[in-house]
Amino acid sequence: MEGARMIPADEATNLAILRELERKVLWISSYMIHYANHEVDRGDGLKVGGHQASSASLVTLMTALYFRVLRPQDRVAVKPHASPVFHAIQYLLGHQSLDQLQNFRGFGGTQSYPSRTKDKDDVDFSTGSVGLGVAVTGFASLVQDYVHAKGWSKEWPKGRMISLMGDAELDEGNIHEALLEYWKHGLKNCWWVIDYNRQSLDSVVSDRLFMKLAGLFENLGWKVVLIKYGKLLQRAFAEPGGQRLKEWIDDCPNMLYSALVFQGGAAWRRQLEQDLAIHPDTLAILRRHDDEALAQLMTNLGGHDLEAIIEAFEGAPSDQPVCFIAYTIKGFGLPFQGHKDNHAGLMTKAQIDALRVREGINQGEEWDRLAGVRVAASKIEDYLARVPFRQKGARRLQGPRIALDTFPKLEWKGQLATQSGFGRVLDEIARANGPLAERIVTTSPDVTVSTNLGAWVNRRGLFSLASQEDLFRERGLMSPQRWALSPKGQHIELGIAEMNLFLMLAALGLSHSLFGERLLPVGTLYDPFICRGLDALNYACYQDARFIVAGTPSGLTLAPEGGAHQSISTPLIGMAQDGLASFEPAYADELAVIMEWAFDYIQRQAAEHGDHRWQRDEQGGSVYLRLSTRPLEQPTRTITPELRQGIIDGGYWLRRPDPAAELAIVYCGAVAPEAIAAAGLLSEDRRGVGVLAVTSADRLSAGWHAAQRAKDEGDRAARARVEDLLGGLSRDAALLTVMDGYPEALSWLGGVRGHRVRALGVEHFGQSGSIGELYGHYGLDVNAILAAAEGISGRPVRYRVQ
Ligand SMILES: Cc1ncc(C[n+]2csc(CCOP(=O)(O)OP(=O)(O)O)c2C)c(N)n1
Ligand SMILES: [Mg+2]
Repeated sequence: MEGARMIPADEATNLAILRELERKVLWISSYMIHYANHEVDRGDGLKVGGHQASSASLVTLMTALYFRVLRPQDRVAVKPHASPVFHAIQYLLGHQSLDQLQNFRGFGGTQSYPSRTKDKDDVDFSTGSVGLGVAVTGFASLVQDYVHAKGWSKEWPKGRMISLMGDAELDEGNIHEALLEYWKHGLKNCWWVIDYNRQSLDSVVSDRLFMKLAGLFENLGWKVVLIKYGKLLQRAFAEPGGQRLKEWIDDCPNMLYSALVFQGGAAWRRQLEQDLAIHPDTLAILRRHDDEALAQLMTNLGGHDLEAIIEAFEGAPSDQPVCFIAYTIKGFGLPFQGHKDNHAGLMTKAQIDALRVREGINQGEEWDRLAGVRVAASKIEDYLARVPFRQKGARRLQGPRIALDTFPKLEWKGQLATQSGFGRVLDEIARANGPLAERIVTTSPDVTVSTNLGAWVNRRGLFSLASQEDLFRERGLMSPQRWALSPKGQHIELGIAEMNLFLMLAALGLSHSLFGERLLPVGTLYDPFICRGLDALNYACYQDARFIVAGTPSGLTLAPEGGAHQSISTPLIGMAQDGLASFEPAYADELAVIMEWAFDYIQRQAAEHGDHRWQRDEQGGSVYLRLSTRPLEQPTRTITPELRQGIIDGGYWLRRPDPAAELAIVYCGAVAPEAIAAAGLLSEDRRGVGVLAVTSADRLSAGWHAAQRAKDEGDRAARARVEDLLGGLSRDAALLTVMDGYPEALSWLGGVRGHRVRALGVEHFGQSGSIGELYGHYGLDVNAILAAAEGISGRPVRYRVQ
């Protein structure tokens, strides 16, 4: 009988202390929610909410983890609504301030969901969008394997990447995509602890789901550990008639169980006496408990029993990923425990007062870390000082910056597409073989070759923990791809799942912070499929992960490959996504400038760079390159420092307008030839038509917003690059913008100095054809530009293309 295990004396003391800490965590997390809702007047009459029931579900599991099981190198993603539990634990460990707790969900206070970037204590992974915080842990574990396979991270041992997840998170498809990917890469150091409260936001989830879940995980190489019954129940099951009780619980529908949990002892007794009337032994067990003890027994699920939890965690294998299915009760220990509508339930003043009295806390002592404990506070403080998790202090690591002096100097001639230029830059970096090449990791969801990463992979190899030669090569079979797999490899090949790409980029892009080793991640995908992974991209940016992503091919230029794949909205996504600087160059020399800058930008930290007006330039971020497979004749030119700056700031005059010009053509990306040809034809009967090359609508607009803000703040001299650029054009002139994407990505330029605008771009999609045919059809060819010029200037143009 498990319950009879002898507990050594010091272990008994430890457990007693942990029980007190568990009580404190429940109280502090509950009170911080209550305080934020009842004691703070935020002036808008709104309750800030706080999900007490969802939070309470994880109190015991998190107490066991943080105060006992975790080591400093372990990294945890805490489910969104358990944020108060996490911060309460940090408070007890002395890593969180009272002020922050009291300002829960307030401006500048502890965040609704744990946040790496906004919370002030030690959050490892942000969570919020359910499923993403879970899946990133597995990718982080793979990144940890990568870093160690290279012989790096000597000072920081391998840890477990842990997700404390809600059971409803398993409904998110991205979890299942990730599970398949992990299996391919031999995931090991990963724990998923499912808070199996059988409740989601709206209701109670279907019965017996755990059996399906267990099968799913086992099938994919995970060890499944059920933490189903607590020690009280285990002991009761071992008594005569106990097996009946176990059967009753196992067969009890979730809905009924939840209702009884909510109703309490008397209701349990009525139900059990009725259902087990013909089993006197079992009834005898029940009768040995008063109502309160009966409720305690019947709700003694594994996820609320410290001993059962510690046993499960400490007995878990270390050579495979582990999924713990921990049975819990949503709202355990609180008045609305088990109620199906409790998700957003808040306690009333009377209820929180009753809880305070129950926990032995006097009025005025609500925030005292150890008020109401039943073990000497000095013993608890002593225990807290020895908690393994806190032994290394701050766990936010740093990776030294990687020098870029080996970035290749390239010459570009003839016809070339930006996608080919991208492949060539990486190939040359690989060939140069310096520190830059060493730290780049590439990854792609099954489009490695078709996004031009092939040459890079040939030189640097595919990453795998186990080595495997390229069989085609061994047998002398011709193939341009040499795909040997080894721990030395630097390309991580993914299956087709764009969510996984962005989660992998998120994990790679946090390597410096999680493992103390900087990586320079570069991911590629077809541009339209950014939308497939968009929430994961947003999540990666929110965590401040650092990476470069190339979306290619893009827009109409993938022409015959299929109308369904034409990306229209991605330029706007690139502009609107916080933490992501986006570029769409037309020429390879521009792309090379941008890539060199990008490898620096993704390594920046706040306050390193001087330009205080453009906040993002100081603190850095990630970079998105929207590329194309359309070959363009490359200009022969020298990149002067001024041109370089223009390319990086977002635009430059390819042809300066005459001061009296009545028109300028503004283009972005692969439509450069049409814009230039139209400007040439227009010049026959219009004076000095200018051509403005936009390499980044995002950076131009961000710079403009930043300059306006600086002006608002009193810096009258603040001026954005785009103001300077358009300052060379008469106010009466018109702007004709053109891009292979949604037209509004450029039409805003009219707002900068009040120029009239006609914006050409793509508003509809879906037709296959040649680039010429599609540009004609959608109104981006030379004649369409000329017609638009005629319309906006109100007089005919002399030449058209026949
Ligand atoms: C992608 C996404 N969709 C919807 C939500 C809103 N939401 C927050 S929590 C939740 C259900 C949570 O259930 P579960 O994971 O079981 O957590 P519990 O509160 O039961 O512990 C939902 C739908 C969200 N945060 N993210
Ligand atoms: Mg749930």
